[in-house]
Amino acid sequence: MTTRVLVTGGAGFIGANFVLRTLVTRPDVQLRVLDKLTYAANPETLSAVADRVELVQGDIADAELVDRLVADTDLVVHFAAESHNDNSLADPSAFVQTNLVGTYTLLEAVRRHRVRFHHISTDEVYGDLELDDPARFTEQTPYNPSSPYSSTKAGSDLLVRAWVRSFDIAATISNCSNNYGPYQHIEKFIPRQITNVLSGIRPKLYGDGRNVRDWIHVDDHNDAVWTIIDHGTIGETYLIGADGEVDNRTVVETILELLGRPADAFDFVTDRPGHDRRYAIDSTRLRDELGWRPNYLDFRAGLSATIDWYRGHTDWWQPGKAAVEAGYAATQQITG
Ligand code: NAD
Ligand code: TDX
Repeated sequence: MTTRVLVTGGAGFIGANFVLRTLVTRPDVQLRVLDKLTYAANPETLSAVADRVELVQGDIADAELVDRLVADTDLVVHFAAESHNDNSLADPSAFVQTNLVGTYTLLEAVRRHRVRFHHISTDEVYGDLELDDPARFTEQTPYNPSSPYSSTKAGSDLLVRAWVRSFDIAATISNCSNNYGPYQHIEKFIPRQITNVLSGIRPKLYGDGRNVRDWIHVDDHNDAVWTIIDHGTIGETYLIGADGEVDNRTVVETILELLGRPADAFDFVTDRPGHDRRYAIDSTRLRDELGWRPNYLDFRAGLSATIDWYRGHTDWWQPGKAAVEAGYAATQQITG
């Protein structure tokens, strides 16, 4: 039987990878994307599959549209969000509207039509860890978000939990660490630095460059999402991570080396206000209870493949490059 899946945010980085991968791995699934096509979306990403995926341009906070689409689906996979911390510090309003009001709007439709819901969230809801702390985040870690972005994601998670408990909706939640891979917007750290080097611009490291992120390939994230949809317990939260802790300076040095540049050909710039020091995920629950395992175990090899992708897809990213760098230059000074 065909499963009708509504993918919110399916023209963005992780959502589009989810759509493209699902078309290959799940021939029984019929996909429809609801996406506002904000600056973060690139409709080009889905152009090659336009005959197989319906793209509805619209806002997840549009109650009438959302009700109509949810009434006609079996499962909602909710990726849509304002997703960039730096933007949330410059102007939080769209983050409150989309991440909180948008998620609320979806939950009300799911409640009315009794549709299965999977909510995509982030490890940033747990705040940060010290560099030398042996602890990692687990499903029991208390919420302690730092930025307007992460606090609105935390709020959206809590809305989902409340709708499960109060209204008995069939929902699961996943909180994943930092994703990398093809089709990621060039405002984000890894694609920004790759496309900087490819454009003859020196990579830019915030603060002292020692902040740690726990990298996971986007395909491993999306495989975990399907594992949770298929086998997860309703009402539960699962952390997704691939033991990929690397500090930012090492990431930049590796990109420079893979592109044949000197490892010190980067600049330090003004730090991000409230910059989280370290994220680290303990994904034992997902592995032990649901049997998920990551396939990308070699970060350097995954990064190298990602560099190749950006090198081979200049048409996809080059038109927006100058504007992204001009935006950063307006707020960030070189410090070293
Ligand atoms: P992205 O910014 O690349 O894509 C977001 C998509 O949502 C875009 O296509 C955008 O047009 C769409 N969108 C934004 N507002 C909308 C609205 N009001 N209505 C409909 N569509 C709207 O983000 P991403 O990196 O792909 O992240 C996807 C999800 O995964 C987010 O919920 C994010 O919090 C979560 N997440 C991301 C990461 C990461 O490393 N990128 C890690 C963990 C969790
Ligand atoms: O130019 C840069 N230089 C730099 O040093 C940029 C853009 C970032 N950084 C640093 C800040 C972070 O320590 O790199 C790290 C990663 O930055 P981002 O790509 O902005 O990601 P982060 O803030 O960690 O959040 C990401 O992972 C969790 C996603 O954007 C979120 O949507 C997700 O929830």
